[in-house]
Amino acid sequence: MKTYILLILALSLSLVTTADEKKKPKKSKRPNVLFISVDDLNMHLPSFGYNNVKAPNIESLKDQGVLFRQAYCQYPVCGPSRASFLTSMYPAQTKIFTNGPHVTDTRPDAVSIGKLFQDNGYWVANAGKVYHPRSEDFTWDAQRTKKMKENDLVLHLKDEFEKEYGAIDTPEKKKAWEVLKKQYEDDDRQGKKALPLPIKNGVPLEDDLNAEAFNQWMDDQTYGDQPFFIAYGFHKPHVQYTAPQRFFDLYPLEEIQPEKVPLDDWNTKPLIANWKRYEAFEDIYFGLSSMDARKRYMQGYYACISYIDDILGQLVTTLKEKGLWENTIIVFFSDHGYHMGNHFLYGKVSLYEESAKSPLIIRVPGNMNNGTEVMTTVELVDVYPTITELIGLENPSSVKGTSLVPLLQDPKNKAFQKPALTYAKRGDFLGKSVRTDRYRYTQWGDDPTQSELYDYEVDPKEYKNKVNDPEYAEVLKEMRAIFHQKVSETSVIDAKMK
Ligand SMILES: [Ca+2]
Repeated sequence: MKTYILLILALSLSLVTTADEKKKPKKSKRPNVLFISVDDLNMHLPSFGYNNVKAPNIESLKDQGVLFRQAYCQYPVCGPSRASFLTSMYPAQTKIFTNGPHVTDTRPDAVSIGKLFQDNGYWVANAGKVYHPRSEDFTWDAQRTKKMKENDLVLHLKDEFEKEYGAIDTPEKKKAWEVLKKQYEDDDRQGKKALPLPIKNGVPLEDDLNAEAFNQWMDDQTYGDQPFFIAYGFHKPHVQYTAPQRFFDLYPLEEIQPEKVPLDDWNTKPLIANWKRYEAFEDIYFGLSSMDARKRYMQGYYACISYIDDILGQLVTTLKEKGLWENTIIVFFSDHGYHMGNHFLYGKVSLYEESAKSPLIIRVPGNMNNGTEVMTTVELVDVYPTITELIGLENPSSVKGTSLVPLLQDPKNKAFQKPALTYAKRGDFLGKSVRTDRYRYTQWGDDPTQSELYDYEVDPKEYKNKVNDPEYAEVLKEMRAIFHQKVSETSVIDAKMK
């Protein structure tokens, strides 16, 4: 591994000092980077014990890379999480805690990972949502983010309409359909009723069109003689739970077995930790979820996981067919996790494991540790400096994460100790949570009575808040100290502002 990084470093340095790099043979190019972020993918994957979920390509990538079992986002919502991992700054440093602001406005001095690669001679392209829309601090060399003309819901309803009334082939039917369609066109179902939507096989969705763009770039070698950095964003399994019917067929409802949440789950938890996104789900009530409804949502969510897994397989196949597999670093992770009934919660924005955790895989060609796992806690802010170290690029001063290269070189490296910090807001209350390898301490606002302590060794599902348990008094003291230190360290804005 070390040799490989040194080799990469040596190659990149040799490129810097070579006058005419176009004459260099392709194999000596700096490695390409395929930077894949998934939207709202939780740990419901075979690697994390969900063996009923069919994700063979994610599993295969894990077998060919290093899996980080305890990787945490810094804020379990798209905008703040992306602003954070794309600049390697904590939310207190990006100053972004909601979906609205752009990091280019709040921190114009920050250098996003795409810009850094472009500035260093990479061809940078984007397919799908990775950056918060219009928050780039540079212009992509190629990009595909265009929305489909008809959204997923419209496609589904058109299918249903045709089933009911036959093909839309008369002026009457056309008019009726146009009236209905208008009601749904601009409705992306965010914050409304999330509905599982099987789309008939063969209708291309956003994720298919992004894969097409990727394949086209590879076919045409649009990147030319430059190494490429491609920010590739999967839209699913974000709501709506839309996927081709064949992926729904993988999950017959009668085979889905939602985990039962203990009735007393919330007896020891502060209610401020609750997040009422479940209200957007039909037949789901806090503590009283209908099993049928849970199965339907799980079916839709899992169908979406299998759908993007299938596309991931296509991307890998393309890289292999084009002879790029051995010279492409792949990073695969989700912007945050997602509740699927755990703690009676649905969606994100909680400081529990299902929401704060991301499956992170880093595959460096030739790493002798590929196929192994890292158990210690890491953060998504660490991804940026990991990639730059692998390539041999200097980090801008705004980068606050820590390179994971020591863990790629030695997955059991005991010297790497870094608690993970995740934020989530409840109105004016800012919740902050620190996760160490064994414990989590969460505090809502400044009131220590609104706090939580979990011991994952004895309570992996975090059902018992130990904050008032005398047996945990010492642990609580230690965790509070770690908490205050981490929060204070990561609030320092030390990069020079323009
Ligand atoms: Ca998201």
